[in-house]
Amino acid sequence: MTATKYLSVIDKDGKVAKGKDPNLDAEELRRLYRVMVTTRVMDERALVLQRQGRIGFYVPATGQEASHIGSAYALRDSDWIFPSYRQPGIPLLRGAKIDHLIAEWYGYEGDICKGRQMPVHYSLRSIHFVSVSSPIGTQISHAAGCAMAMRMRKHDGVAMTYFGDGATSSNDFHSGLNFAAVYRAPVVFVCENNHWAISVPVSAQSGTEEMAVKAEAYGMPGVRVDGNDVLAVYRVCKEAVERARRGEGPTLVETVTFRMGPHSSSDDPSKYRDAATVEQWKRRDPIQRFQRYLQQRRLWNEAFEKECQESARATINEAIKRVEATNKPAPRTMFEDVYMTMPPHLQEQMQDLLSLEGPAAADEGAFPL
Ligand SMILES: Cc1ncc(C[n+]2csc(CCOP(=O)(O)OP(=O)(O)O)c2C)c(N)n1
Ligand SMILES: [Mg+2]
Repeated sequence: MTATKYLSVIDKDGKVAKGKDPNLDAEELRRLYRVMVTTRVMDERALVLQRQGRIGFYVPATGQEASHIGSAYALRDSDWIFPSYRQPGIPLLRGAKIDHLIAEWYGYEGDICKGRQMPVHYSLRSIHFVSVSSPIGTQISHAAGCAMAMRMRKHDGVAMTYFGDGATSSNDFHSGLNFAAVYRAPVVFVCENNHWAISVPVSAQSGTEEMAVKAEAYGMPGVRVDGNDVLAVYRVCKEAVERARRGEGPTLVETVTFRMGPHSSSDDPSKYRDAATVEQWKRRDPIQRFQRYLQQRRLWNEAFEKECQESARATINEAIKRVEATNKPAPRTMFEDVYMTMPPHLQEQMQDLLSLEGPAAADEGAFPL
């Protein structure tokens, strides 16, 4: 665990550092808490569904809720998000339809991408949430490009992109930050330093202990913040977003956090990291920390907690039921959407497939084996 300094607002007892509270009102604070809890519950439910064989794969963000929800809260809804796979709370924060998210895990017909993406790789244009990049780092240069375009068009939007400590080794990290700084593009780079890139520790990934210091070489501010403190993340990102919107260029924000669970449903972290470190970080759980703050402000009690937990579970469980009652996309949809008019060779392939399966199978929407 790193010993270097970063901004915190809420201490371990829920008390706020003097003059640091961003002064969000009661309704906003409770909403943030509710989204964080719902994100946690969604991750728990999804991992169970994966173990039951009901979905194929999942990527949890447990322990990193403050980092992505606090930062995204600093944006306007019209600003653009270029996510990695580890910000599942942002669609909830921006009011995405829960059925769209869950249909995406299953790849069922309610999935906007019709099962063509990996689970948790949402693509939610209506909430300005750009399709999740699975290749590490590519979203960084996409965000820089989007921000450059907004600046050229004199649009006052901001792009925010998310990536991990491991992604700082990618070519896109260099080209994205370099272009953004040179063109003073309105973009905020959020590096979620959770200390691991699957089984590779950050010490084997980066020559610097801190990610934020890399900003200096590109000519932009680099800020290090306690990533398990939702108010600190919000405060730092709000400043970075305002700076970008004023035309003063990009900022690199490093949120120092920890992935409390596995990298994905395919990973067993006990193989490469020690249980004592995980326990240490569990004591810094971002949800519990925020809960203590709310309690100090008399905005949290057991009844509120019960209601938050129960409504999150009910929302998710009811959506799972609805989605499971739907079908997989029909096989013919594999051939659609690429061309406005389907070319003859695809029509032929589609006919071949449909004749193998028979018209009944096509109507039911079953996948070929
Ligand atoms: C270009 C590329 N190389 C390798 C992978 C395999 N891979 C998936 S996630 C991951 C680790 C990424 O770590 P980090 O950037 O720290 O993000 P985190 O998963 O910790 O949020 C790797 C190497 C990939 N998806 N893309
Ligand atoms: Mg990482």
